[in-house]
Amino acid sequence: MKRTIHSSVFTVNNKSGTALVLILLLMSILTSLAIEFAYEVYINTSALSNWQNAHRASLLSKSGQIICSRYIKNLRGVSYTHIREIELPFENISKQMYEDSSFTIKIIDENSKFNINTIIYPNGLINEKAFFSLKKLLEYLNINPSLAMYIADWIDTDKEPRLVDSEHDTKNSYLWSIEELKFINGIDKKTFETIKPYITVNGSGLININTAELPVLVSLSDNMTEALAKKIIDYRENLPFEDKTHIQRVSGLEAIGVQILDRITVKSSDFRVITNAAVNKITRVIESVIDTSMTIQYWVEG
Ligand SMILES: [Ca+2]
Repeated sequence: MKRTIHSSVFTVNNKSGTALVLILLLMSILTSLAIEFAYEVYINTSALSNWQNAHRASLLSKSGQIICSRYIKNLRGVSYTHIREIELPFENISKQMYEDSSFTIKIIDENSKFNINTIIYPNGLINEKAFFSLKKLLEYLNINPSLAMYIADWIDTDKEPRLVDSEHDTKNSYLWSIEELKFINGIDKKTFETIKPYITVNGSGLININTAELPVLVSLSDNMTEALAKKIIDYRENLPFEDKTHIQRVSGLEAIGVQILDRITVKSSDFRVITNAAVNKITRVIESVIDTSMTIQYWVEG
């Protein structure tokens, strides 16, 4: 009996202890739940905010692309184009909507560049004139011109190497993006960055003499010197070329002008569009190539 009472007391005490432990445990669980809940609310709010900012930035970037595509479509009706690059920065576009935002549109004329795909004809044969131009462009940029052999083997469908290792793991078809050049033997980051502003894989391959930069103009012909190419730039700064035959009006280019008529144009058809939108430090960049028929040739979002 004594033992029972003792046991009972013990049981009561034990029950009290158990209850206390339970309360403590419950409090502990509730506290940790409260902390976890508060943390989740914080995380969810933060994630939601980031998602909203990312979504807004993405929409802004896409809207910029749509606006640019309409601008490019309108260029179809003009008789010549003469602006190589347009950059429009906008700061804090709408303070009511976004605390901190910026938006930049950049349009670059792809016809101002050398189309690297044109060195190989669709039938697989080499286009000697274009191939020569690529070699001259590389040489002018202080890059080993033999790199043109690697590029030709990378594109052409046959497996016959121009140099010992120039057909190693080649694509054997046209480049879809200039970024693919990085996979070609001998094209390191520095070489790629050097040639990048002057090459494209889009457009007809015709070079717009109103917008092409000096290295591209020099590469147009064996007889084109740096001095003559500079004369083209001087001429167009005063008066854009309204017709490609007007290149013969540039002093010293009367004969060379005729030789390159099949390689040049005064009207561009393909444009690279880079839209960069930032909303509260979340950035979305879209890079595309759009032609004057509003066809998207290339599109990368990041
Ligand atoms: Ca090949």
